[in-house]
Amino acid sequence: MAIEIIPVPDLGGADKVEVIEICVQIGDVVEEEQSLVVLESDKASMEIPSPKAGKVVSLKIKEGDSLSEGDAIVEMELAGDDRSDEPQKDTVTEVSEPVAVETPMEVSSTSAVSESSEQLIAVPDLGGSDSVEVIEICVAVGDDISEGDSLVVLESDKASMEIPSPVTGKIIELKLKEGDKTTEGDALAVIEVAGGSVTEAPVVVEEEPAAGLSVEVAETAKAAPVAAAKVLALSSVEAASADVYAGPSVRKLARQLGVDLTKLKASGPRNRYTKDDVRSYVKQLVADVNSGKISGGAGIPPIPEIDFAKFGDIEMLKLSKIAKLTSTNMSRNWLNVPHVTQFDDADITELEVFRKSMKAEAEKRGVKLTPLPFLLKAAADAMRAEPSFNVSLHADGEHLVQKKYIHIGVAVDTPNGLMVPVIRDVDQKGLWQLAAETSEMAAKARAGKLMPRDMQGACFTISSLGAIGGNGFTPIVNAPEVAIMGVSKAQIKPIWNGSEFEPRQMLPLSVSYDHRAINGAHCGRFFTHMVAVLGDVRRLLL
Ligand code: CAO
Repeated sequence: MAIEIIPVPDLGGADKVEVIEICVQIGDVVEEEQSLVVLESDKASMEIPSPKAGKVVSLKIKEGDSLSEGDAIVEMELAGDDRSDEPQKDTVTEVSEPVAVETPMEVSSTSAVSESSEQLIAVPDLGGSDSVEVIEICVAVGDDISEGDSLVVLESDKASMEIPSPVTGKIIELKLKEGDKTTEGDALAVIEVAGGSVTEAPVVVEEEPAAGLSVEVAETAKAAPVAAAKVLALSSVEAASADVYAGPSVRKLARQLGVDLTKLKASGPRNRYTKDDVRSYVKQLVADVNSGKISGGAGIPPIPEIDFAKFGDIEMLKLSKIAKLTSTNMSRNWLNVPHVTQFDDADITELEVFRKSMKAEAEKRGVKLTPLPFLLKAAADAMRAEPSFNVSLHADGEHLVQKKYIHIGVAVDTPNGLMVPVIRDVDQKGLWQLAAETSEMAAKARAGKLMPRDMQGACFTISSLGAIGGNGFTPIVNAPEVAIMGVSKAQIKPIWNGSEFEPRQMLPLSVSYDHRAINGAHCGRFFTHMVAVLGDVRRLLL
């Protein structure tokens, strides 16, 4: 059996082309024309077919190698070769010669069209394809282009091909339009060549192998045009992976952005992928990550998309801007902040007696005195006592920002979604003022009239579901704040007073905190202080 080295054929002028896929393994029995390797330049991906049938004895390349015409690809034991007693030859040097001679992409000295610097560019050798459709025009009249820039994309039923410009210059005229059928030699474009020198238009020619070559050399040289033709057809081209139909520039873009083409839908003719498919896919991914629909890079698998219509009637409701923003912020905070939630009940029996006793006066003042202003006041007092609740983590990871002001956000349920207006300097305001400001802010929030400033600068947030119900919940910290208080529904409960059960009005509270900034002891002190204040509001005077 003769052993022969199969070299890289003419690459249409490309040099140092990367091996992106090796299609065979040692021991594989390969048919003539079966792909050995996929190479990819910045302009084209090319499947290199075997010029002969045989068995792969050794691989001379690995993925990532850069290959040029004549480099060895594989060593092959040729099928049906009866010259087994001939000595094995290293044919690399021998075969590289004729392949270099056989230059299907070479530009001939023909077809200059004018005496000026304008040059007619013709459709090159299409590797045997005829009447190939123009599916994309990559340039416009007036465009400055460089040698190698794609002019058009053609598509046969086997391959798509980007046709590169052989010269640098300016597009004067386009001779083809999308949908045209074209063949080798057809006029493609007129280009004013940079520098103004008159050169000749490119026409693909094939030369016969040089005479006087050895048998293997001559055989390889005969095979080379086939290989080169296929390279040309794919030179631009078709799919490294059989299932994906995309041109080289699309593949390159996909590779640069780390996109697996098999994961997206192709919108081009005959399911061909376009650059827009890749861009839309990336845009959508970024939008999904930003909206929290999928987690970015945290390795958390996304929630699968379900077609709920399979199970019954559904209706699609558009999310408001605020709802989308809330969703993003909640995901961000939930994923970034290590939360701990502590629970306690405040005995607000006396507070409620006092609050109700002030009802008439509140009405006179035109305000509604709910438990909320008391909660604001108690929280501000507890933050003064436990300043670790009034910090934010600095972005440098080296500092805490200790705040000297006390602004508290109040979560408000609105028809558009959750909004958190901020009551400023809570520690410096009285209950009446706090009652007036919270109802004013809540009204503004519900009317959609809050200004951005109204929602900025909070040190802590209170989320009260007391008017609605529930025994307790775990609110999510509104970073960069480090803590939030959840207020549930006050109820009369039997409390043991040391000698008997006494009916007391108990307010269930929960405090979630960022455990990077606050530890359990801090929270314990904060909570105890607040519960004590709510138990006896005279403490606010101390
Ligand atoms: N326990 C029992 N009753 C309570 C209570 C509690 N913890 N808190 C309030 N109430 C009572 C009030 O006293 C009032 O009763 P009266 O009219 O008899 O006095 C009634 O419930 C209604 O109060 P309110 O809702 O008008 O006023 P508020 O000051 O308690 O709350 C606001 C204002 C803006 C916080 C509230 O309207 C709101 O929007 N709450 C929802 C907040 C929210 O959605 N949080 C969840 C965020 S996370 O998803």
